[in-house]
Amino acid sequence: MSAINAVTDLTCEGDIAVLTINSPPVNALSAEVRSGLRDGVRQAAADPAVKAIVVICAGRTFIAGADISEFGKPPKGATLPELRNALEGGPKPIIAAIHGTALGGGFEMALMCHYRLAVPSAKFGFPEIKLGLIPGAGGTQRLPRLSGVENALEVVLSGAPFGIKQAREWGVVDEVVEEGKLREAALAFARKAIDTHMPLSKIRDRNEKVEAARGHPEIFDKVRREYARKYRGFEAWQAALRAVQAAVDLPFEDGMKLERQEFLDLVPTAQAQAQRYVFFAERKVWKIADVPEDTPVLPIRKVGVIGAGTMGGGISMNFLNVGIPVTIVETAQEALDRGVATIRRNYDNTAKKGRLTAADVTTRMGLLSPDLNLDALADCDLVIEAVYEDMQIKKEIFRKLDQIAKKGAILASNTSYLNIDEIASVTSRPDYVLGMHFFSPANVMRLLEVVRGEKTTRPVIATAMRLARKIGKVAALVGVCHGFVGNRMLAQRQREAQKLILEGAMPWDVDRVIYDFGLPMGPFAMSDLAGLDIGWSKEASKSSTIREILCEMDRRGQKTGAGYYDYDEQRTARPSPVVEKIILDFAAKKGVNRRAIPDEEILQRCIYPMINEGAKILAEGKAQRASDIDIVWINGYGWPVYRGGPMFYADLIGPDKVLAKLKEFQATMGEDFKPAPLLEKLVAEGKQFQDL
Ligand code: 3H9
Repeated sequence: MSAINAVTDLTCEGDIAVLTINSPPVNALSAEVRSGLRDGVRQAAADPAVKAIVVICAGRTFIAGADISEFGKPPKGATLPELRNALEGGPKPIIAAIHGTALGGGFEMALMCHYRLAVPSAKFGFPEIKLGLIPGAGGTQRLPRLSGVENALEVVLSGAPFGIKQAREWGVVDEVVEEGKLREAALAFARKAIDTHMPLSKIRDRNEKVEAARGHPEIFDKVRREYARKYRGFEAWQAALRAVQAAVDLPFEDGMKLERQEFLDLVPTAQAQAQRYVFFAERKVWKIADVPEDTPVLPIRKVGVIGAGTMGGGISMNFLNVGIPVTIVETAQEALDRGVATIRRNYDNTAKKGRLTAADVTTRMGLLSPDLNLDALADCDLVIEAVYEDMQIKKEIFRKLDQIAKKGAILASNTSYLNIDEIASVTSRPDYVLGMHFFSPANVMRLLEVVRGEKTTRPVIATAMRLARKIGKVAALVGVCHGFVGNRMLAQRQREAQKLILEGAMPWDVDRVIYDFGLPMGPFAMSDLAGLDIGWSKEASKSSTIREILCEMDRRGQKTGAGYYDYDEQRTARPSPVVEKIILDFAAKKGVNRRAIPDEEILQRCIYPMINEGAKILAEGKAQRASDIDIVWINGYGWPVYRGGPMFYADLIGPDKVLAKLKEFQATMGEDFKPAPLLEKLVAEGKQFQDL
């Protein structure tokens, strides 16, 4: 065996050379891997004793794509054209032996080889679109030549991996081989290639499928329509369409050039930078400085949920979905029945869409035990309280629960705002109490804020994080403060939104600016969806805010057919003349001289105070890192991934610019805009939030 470099080995089995890549964790196509591949293949090609070459990977996967951390840095190592010349242009059959995930540049590299073998569990795909990119090493030119244009469009635009069935159908793999026998099978295939003089098969020469799509622009029009909504605000998907279209319209080499140019143009864009940042942020968020990976976790075999309302029901579904039994407790039979019926209806609806079988629905419902008595929670390993936001009620429940729950059971509150330490203080086990803050609808939204109390022990935190992963959530560890990370920052935006409609904007102006920025809806549409009467009571209402006036008029949001907007039967929102008049009258009564507010100011007023609050959260240690805050906003509030989250956005425009604007607002509008000391410090040191 000879080492080509630190990550590549070349061995010979008779007249077959085996080039093995070993670059954990995922054999990313780094400079070193590219160079190892180029040099190893060249060496084998030059050796007269070698008649065929197998490329295979050690560890858990075939090459899972380009090394994302190298993007945006000066190029090093073998270039892609060199790699292509060595592989596709090689003088001897080259066979890629695939296990795990052949993704992005890894899949492209396999497509440059003359033949491909894979085990049944192998996955293939182009996830580049999720990084704000398109394949840059021929993926958009070669895949359509195998799969046909429509299938290739789906793979490239969705970014979703496909499995062996399609790989075989499309001719992406030439042979499927037994799991665990990849190397032997590849050697046998190479033997056959040598003995039967198999040709140096090049995908680039197979033109039938791309020619078949020529003169059929409707193929592209259909996809364009389908993705325009899904990718609202994103840039890369249009480039992906153009690249696949080039495979149809242009000769292979010209298509390659076009793809390459589109790829290179995308790499430095703000969107691609943001999406790369998010890729790593999503992985960092699980890491907790003082809770190492090997912290013991407690087994969670059974979960209790207190409250069968929208939240409690949604929370329960997460566990039922993964086979964990749930006991759900309510105080009144009617509420309990309603909660259970809602869960069933949700599952039935999913089944109607074909995403669950009737048997799945039965299994999941079979795991649910409704009860009217807290005593039923005695054997649960974790109990999540999801009742009304009232400290006294929560304390009362935790006091009782502490008596009922078995020793070692974790007690969690789903509170969105309240102090977890105060809740924990009424129990004999504050070390086993924490917050698990789900976002509505809890069975859909990916975010979970895991709230660490002052006394919460490490295994309890580790258990909550592990469980979050199991139920498919993205969990961010946060500290105790009013509203934690997400809602604490949201409060800043909501306050400014209310001020803006008093000063001169209309709710739909503010919403449009926020929607155009990329969020799924603006603050007023969101209030209408959630209900304006959350935390409002008829008795205490004194027409002292626009919201109070609307609630008093029974305009409580979508559920009453009217809120900040008017709604029709289909719940389509229309700007409301009634609300417009209410706002104008209210402003007049308050003596406000309304003015036209530019969109730019609306955006800055809504977002800069959030960034400022994020800085305070970081300084107080309520979030571990700026990127965790961004993960909260992307997964809990629909912040557009292509803008990387509020803290990344601040880095992108420049913390100095944010600071200057805050100071300007502070001078004219007061202390709501007082810059956070951490922001001042960052600017003084010329740093970014990412540097913290
Ligand atoms: C591309 O290929 C462009 C080309 O078209 C053009 C040029 C050739 N780079 O996800 P995990 C790290 S674009 C660098 O937790 P899993 C990851 O950060 C690329 N690092 O494991 C983590 O590090 P840590 C297209 C990478 O088992 C560790 O590996 N390819 C890369 O849940 C484990 O990752 C992709 O977008 C990378 N490419 O999932 C594929 N990949 O331990 C991206 C992973 O320090 N990767 N890391 O936190 C994935 O989708 C998943 O990692 C994979 C494994 C499915 C492979």
